[in-house]
Amino acid sequence: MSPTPTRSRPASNVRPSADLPDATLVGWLRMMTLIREFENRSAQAYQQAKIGGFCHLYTGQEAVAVGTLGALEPDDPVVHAYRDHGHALARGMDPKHCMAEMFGKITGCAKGKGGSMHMFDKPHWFFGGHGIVGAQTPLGVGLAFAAKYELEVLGTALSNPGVDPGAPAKKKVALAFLGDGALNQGALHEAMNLAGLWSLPCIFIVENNGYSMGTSIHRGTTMADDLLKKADAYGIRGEVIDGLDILRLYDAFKPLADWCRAEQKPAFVDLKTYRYLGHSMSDPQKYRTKDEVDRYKSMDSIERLAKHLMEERRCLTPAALDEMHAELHRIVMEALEFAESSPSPDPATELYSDVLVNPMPGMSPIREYVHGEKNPLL
Ligand SMILES: Cc1ncc(C[n+]2csc(CCOP(=O)(O)OP(=O)(O)O)c2C)c(N)n1
Ligand SMILES: [Mg+2]
Repeated sequence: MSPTPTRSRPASNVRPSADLPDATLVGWLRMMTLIREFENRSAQAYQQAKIGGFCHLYTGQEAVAVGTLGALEPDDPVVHAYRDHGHALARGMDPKHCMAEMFGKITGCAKGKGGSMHMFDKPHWFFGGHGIVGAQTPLGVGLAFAAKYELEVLGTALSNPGVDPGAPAKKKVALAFLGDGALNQGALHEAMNLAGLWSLPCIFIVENNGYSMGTSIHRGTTMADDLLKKADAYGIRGEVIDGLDILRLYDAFKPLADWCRAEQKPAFVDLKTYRYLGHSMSDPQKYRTKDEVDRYKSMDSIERLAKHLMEERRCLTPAALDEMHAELHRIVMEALEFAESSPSPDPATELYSDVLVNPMPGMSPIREYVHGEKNPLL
């Protein structure tokens, strides 16, 4: 194994995106645009009180989910925080099931019991959607540990959707996304310590949009301009990556992800991005100026990619782009219709189902507890 290069940068002439087929890049544009349209319609549905609870939109950050997940294998495990609709869609979740989850309907990916912050899609190796800031990061390390355990101890893959029984274990890499606000959570530091100590293939991706709720990173975090020092502390390789340009993002991230997979080691990414909308649906945004938001909007990652594909690669025409917009609009409207017309979960059958798992029947008399007979709290 080669030694861990901390603070390494990919050579500037390495451009993995240049070798990708046109269809892949058009697919990225399509997915980023789908996410934006999905979020715009979610905002409207929220304002119409069709979506309840918290709702955090991903508008402006689309290149991060699409570019990083585009560098993975479909069966690499991924875990995320609560601004998660974009990641769920980019991983392959059907927009209908994503929207129905936000509407609290039984057809949602978590049967409507999780809502906006708890998207989950095991067949696509997407393990949430977590509302407690930083709490998902030890799960990411656990997913990396499980993959490495399969590889080094079991030799064969455990039974999972799409996995043939007895298939040889593969070298995998787990992604643990987090916001800059999670940088100061104890859970993250425990997770990074274990990842460094046990050399676990987990990539901590800080979606650094500069704010946690209304607190700018400079007010709340030490060494905000040099976050890689935090990775240094755990012997973890770190990179700073521009998240506003999906091609540059991929060119920097793909070699890093490949290195983590090959070497079975962790990494940490300070991924610079920006959210256009408020923290959640109720945010007067007094902590930043309109000029700042407009400056970032002028560097919009979707417009930038569309321009590249039309003017440089010349693989997309304005007419094809219009067609793409119309198709995505239709898909999101169908998702809204599906969510609206789906039934709510029936409390009689759903209130207590999927709440607790009983992996060893007979060990825990859940049935007696949930009906109150033995539950000391009832
Ligand atoms: C442990 C914990 N503390 C506080 C909160 C309340 N809270 C919800 S979101 C948030 C801000 C997190 O910001 P960041 O990690 O930067 O993510 P972003 O919203 O920018 O995507 C806070 C403090 C929480 N959910 N969990
Ligand atoms: Mg943030």
